[in-house]
Amino acid sequence: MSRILTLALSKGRILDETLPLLKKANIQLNEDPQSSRKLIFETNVSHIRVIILRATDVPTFVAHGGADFGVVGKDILMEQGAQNVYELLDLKIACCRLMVAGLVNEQLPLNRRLRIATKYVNITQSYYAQQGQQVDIIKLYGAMELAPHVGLADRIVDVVDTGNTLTANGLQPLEFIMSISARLIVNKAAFKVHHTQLKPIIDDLAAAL
Ligand code: PRT
Ligand code: MG
Repeated sequence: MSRILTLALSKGRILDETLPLLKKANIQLNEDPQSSRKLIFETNVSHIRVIILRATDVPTFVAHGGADFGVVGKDILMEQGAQNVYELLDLKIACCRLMVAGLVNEQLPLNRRLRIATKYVNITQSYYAQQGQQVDIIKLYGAMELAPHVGLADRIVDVVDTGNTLTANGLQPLEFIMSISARLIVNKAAFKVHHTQLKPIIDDLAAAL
């Protein structure tokens, strides 16, 4: 069965680092997505199109067949526990580390549980459970670095690349949780039904790494 395959990407690091990989696999967008407000792009390959989503929405689109395949950070996959998708390739791009960080001169509370601010609630929960430590988790959607400064949390859990953001905000990395990189995910049904179309694209991407 032949049809147009939809690849889901997100703006920012994933897009910046996936476009060169696609190019090596001879897939090029017909317009520059960085400078366009469009969310759907055709490519030089007539049966492949690209859609641009919020990073956290990529697994949802792929799981429900709104996209056949997509590129997403392992942090997001772990946090969401992505069902209905196969994780086929470690693309080794958008690499970073998930870390616990705290104020450079932190003073931890003695009479209550640690408060941890993060957008990775599930990963943080299981990390501290594994350590046998009970903590209170505060869900944030951004600017985690502020939380320790205003007494909202004692520590944060976030992804760190160069560490410049932590340093610029008077924080330091304290504990390493896991290494993160972007993964190619594929809708399980599409992988079966459109295997003959998907297989060469996946092979070309694997060869481009
Ligand atoms: O915009 P939105 O809130 O949707 O997401 P985002 O801006 O946090 O992430 P985005 O879309 O730029 O990145 C998507 C994916 O890139 C993430 O899911 C990670 O898998 C991966 N990635 C790799 C990163 C980083 N490196 C990274 N450094 N995602 C975010 N950051 C942020 C981090 O949250 C912190 O604010 O960059 C800052 C830290 O960078 P350093 O270099 O100062 O340490
Ligand atoms: Mg972003």
